[in-house]
Amino acid sequence: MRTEQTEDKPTHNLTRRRLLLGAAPLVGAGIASAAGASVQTAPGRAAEHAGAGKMATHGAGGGHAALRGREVDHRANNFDPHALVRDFDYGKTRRLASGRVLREWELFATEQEIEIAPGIKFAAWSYNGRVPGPTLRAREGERLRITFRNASRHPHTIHFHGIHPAEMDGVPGAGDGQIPPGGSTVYEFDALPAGLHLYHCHVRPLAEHIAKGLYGAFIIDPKQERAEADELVMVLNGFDTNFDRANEFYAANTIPFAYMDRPIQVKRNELIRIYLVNVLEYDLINSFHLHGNLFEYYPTGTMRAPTEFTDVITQCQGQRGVLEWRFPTPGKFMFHAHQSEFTELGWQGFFEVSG
Ligand SMILES: [Cu+2]
Repeated sequence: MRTEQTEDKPTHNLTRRRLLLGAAPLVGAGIASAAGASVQTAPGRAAEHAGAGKMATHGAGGGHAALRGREVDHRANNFDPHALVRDFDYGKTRRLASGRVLREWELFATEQEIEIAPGIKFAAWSYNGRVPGPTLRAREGERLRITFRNASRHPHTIHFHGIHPAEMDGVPGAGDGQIPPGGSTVYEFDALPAGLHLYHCHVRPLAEHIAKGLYGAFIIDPKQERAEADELVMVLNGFDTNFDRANEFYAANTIPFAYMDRPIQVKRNELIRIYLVNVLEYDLINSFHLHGNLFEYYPTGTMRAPTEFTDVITQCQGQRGVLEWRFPTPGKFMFHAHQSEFTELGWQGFFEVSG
């Protein structure tokens, strides 16, 4: 009687701070889904719907601890962070009469419900059916052509970071501007400069269009190749599941705790290179912290000399950089945001070093 108020509690009272305090039932209080059709507000119904009846809904110790050890349906999502972390999309190439390489991709925007944590659905907008979108990878100086089709019910664009003509900038008011539902356009420009960039939708309200999932990493390899390495991509993101413009979930590559439950496998003494991009919306900064080791950091990946040798780097939204290091000893080493709130709400993982 005295505590059973959950039925009538407005969902916007379920903030991430209450989650962190362990004061709020996780699944039962209405954050179970951001999809209008399946928003759950009653604890019993939510648990039933999500198949989460057996789950401890009170995050013991705060955060989403109760979600640990359970996996989302990666097949239904159409992407798996364990595959995505080493998945680079080189598109299709052909040589132009000039001898130059033309590299082409086809991207489409769509709407899809993704399971971001066991039983917790989010009505995402995505490029090519995944969040983050494909990691586009080209070489410095090539000609790039991206055909974009909008297969969703809202106008979208692709805005690339890098050097390109104004009409290829993918913003309303320049070039083809925003692409209406069913519409398409072609973005074409040179792959410049070498470095780690990103792309995202640039239609207003901008925060929503990005936070829904329309973003991805964009790598331009330098003409003079980087050293051979075990290469990984991590797009740091979060999800506002109750529309209060604050995130309830944080991750590297969308699924909270994915690399805690199944660590990223790496080899002792092998050079590891992470392409790290922060697209987190609603929070001013994000960070990456490595345990038991330090890494060299190349901001934006544009210079060949590292600017730091550290174990924590901080990125504002849109910032990105390349990390390099080797593990001299085997074992399990954590990596996570050094904002503890983000860590507890999902942005943490393990490297498992073998050999
Ligand atoms: Cu958009």
